[in-house]
Amino acid sequence: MKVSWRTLPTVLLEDEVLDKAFSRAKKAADRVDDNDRIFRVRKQMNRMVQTAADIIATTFQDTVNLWPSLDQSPQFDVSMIDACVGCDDYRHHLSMLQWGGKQVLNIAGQNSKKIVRTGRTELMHDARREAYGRISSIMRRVGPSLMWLSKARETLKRLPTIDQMLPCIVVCGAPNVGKSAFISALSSGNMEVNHYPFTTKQIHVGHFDHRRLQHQLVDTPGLLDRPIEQRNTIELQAIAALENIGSLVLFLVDESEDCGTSLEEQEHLLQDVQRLLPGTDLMVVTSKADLLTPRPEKWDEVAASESQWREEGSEGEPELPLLTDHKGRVTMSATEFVGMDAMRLEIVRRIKIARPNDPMELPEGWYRRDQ
Ligand SMILES: Nc1nc2c(ncn2[C@@H]2O[C@H](COP(=O)(O)OP(=O)(O)OP(=O)(O)O)[C@@H](O)[C@H]2O)c(=O)[nH]1
Ligand SMILES: [Mg+2]
Repeated sequence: MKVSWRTLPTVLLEDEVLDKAFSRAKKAADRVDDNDRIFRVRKQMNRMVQTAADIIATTFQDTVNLWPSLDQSPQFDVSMIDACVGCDDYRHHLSMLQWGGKQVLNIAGQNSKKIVRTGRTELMHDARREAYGRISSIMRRVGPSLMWLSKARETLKRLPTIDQMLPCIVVCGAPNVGKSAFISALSSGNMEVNHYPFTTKQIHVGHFDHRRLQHQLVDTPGLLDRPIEQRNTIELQAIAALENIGSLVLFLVDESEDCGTSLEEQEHLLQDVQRLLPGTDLMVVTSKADLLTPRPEKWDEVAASESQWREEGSEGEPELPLLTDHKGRVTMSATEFVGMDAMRLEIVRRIKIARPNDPMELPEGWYRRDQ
């Protein structure tokens, strides 16, 4: 159930739709073969009108069918669409295409009758010309909607793809605290790079598997790194959407202040995030453990048990000791890769508590042979 807006085909604009329709119509007319001049012209004019209208109506209907219907979309998608392009506009412009398709077919029907009913070829040509004129003026009214949809597609396809059936860990914190490095270190395979349209920064989406259940990790650059007062409604909506998908929110704090944001400001931001995402389990994590002075007490112990677990093949769910800082917060180093395995297991445990009856989870001790 991947978000289907990532794969939406290009939306043709007004002129492109007209060009396509009229050139196909001309080709269809060129193929007409009849020795009787009147019959030939009648067939040609009729085909031009019908083909042009059909092409336009089908193009529009295909677009309407392919774009996700808001009534059937998951809440996260609806919130994201609303935040990025607006649900009302989304509905309006798609319904304009539906309207346009219907109008164009009506025009073809009416003018095709005129063509069939007359025996005079110049009247047939007139009826064809009139149909083209009326079709073009419908297209002028639909043009702005095509333009809107084309822009909306560009915006929506840059959003991260998140599978709502799978657990999702939202990673936030002030700029430069190490969010991307953390996601990268925890992910198996490559991170995807996406954007939220209202930020210029990249969003990283990573994944790791635990007992064949894929866990997604998503960045929130620019969304949560400013105080609430400075945010606009659009960003707030996007944040609300995150609350819908987050099984767990990790808030990274850079104790070293190496990131350029003071500890005090980071703690303020943490309070904002807690207020913004009240229904979501939040785990505060100290990043860059290697920069802490003194180093976390259990550094060597954690590093040793993690590397032993990896040597044994990273099987099962051992209780690896968690690395903690002097405040008792969980910590890790993404660059030294210490505390990461323990952290991953802790994340899995926290998510299990949040999703007790997970339909995707296999029962304990049960293995699938088909994978
Ligand atoms: N020493 C140390 N440096 C780290 C660690 N994690 C990240 N860094 C460094 O911190 C800087 C920022 O890391 P990023 O992962 O880009 O931080 P971010 O939070 O994604 O930053 P934005 O996306 O810009 O908000 C980089 O120079 C990293 O190399 C860590 O565990 N230890
Ligand atoms: Mg980043």
